[in-house]
Amino acid sequence: MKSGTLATLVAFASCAATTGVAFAQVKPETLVKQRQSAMTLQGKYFGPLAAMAGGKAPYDAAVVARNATYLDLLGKMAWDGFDPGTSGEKSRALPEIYKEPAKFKEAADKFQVEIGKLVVASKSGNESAAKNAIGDIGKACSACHDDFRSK
Ligand code: ASC
Repeated sequence: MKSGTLATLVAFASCAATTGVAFAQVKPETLVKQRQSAMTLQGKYFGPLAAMAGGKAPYDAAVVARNATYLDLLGKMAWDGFDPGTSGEKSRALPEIYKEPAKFKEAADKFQVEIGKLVVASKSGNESAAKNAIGDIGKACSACHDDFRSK
């Protein structure tokens, strides 16, 4: 083995050890923190788009296109954090997530589909389609929060 390869493996192993990846079960409190972090970033990158779609901020096509690509990835990150093993942790996640997993998945999938529409609209520079997609993403956020997040 070349020393560069070994160094890479050692670096990867120590990184994985601190994040819990692949080597052991991720702790429930870590999963909660991770899924909340994904949601926090979704809020960060969705907020300005909601303001534009609602006419509260000027439309900025470059920001919409960038944030759409961020949301496309962020929107996939939270879900594996909703493990039944986290149900004893303090969070606003409702037990319905684990009682109605198909319904929860449907809500998550809906969110991803709406983000996909925004990605397409923003790439083609279609402002009105992008604004509609932003509105639909917001509705998908709210619908899931209504059913699966405590007030
Ligand atoms: C956000 C955020 C939400 C959603 C929701 C959309 O930026 O943090 O929970 O958008 O308000 O209706």
